[in-house]
Amino acid sequence: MSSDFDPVRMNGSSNSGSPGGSQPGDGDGTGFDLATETRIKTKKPSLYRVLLLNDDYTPMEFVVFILERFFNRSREQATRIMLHVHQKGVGLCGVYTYEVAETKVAQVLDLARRHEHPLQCVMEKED
Ligand code: TYC
Repeated sequence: MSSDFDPVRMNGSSNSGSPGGSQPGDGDGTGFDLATETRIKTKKPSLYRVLLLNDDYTPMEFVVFILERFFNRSREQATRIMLHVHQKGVGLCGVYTYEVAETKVAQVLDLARRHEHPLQCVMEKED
């Protein structure tokens, strides 16, 4: 499996009819590599789960608000996730790229701190 975009192999066939046959790296079918050819390599970004942790003090309504505000959840989804965290100890808010996850964790912790709630939010890399 490769999702690399490889313009070197983009001329459609392994034999373009060029003199001497097509060579690996024969991007323009002339039989010669161009010094200007660029291999464009893309990689899927790693993803990170953002998790909320239960505690005994943060009001349920505050947690629901956090989920609506920062994780774009409906009132119903937010309530379900909050109750899951309340009952199981931990629950998934969403899955994001590194910097988005990092920002969401910081937003949650900042708002919780400003309201003097001990709510904890962490991120962990997906396998
Ligand atoms: N356990 C809290 C209470 O009973 C509610 C709560 C839910 C707190 C989820 C944190 O991530 C949390 N008020």
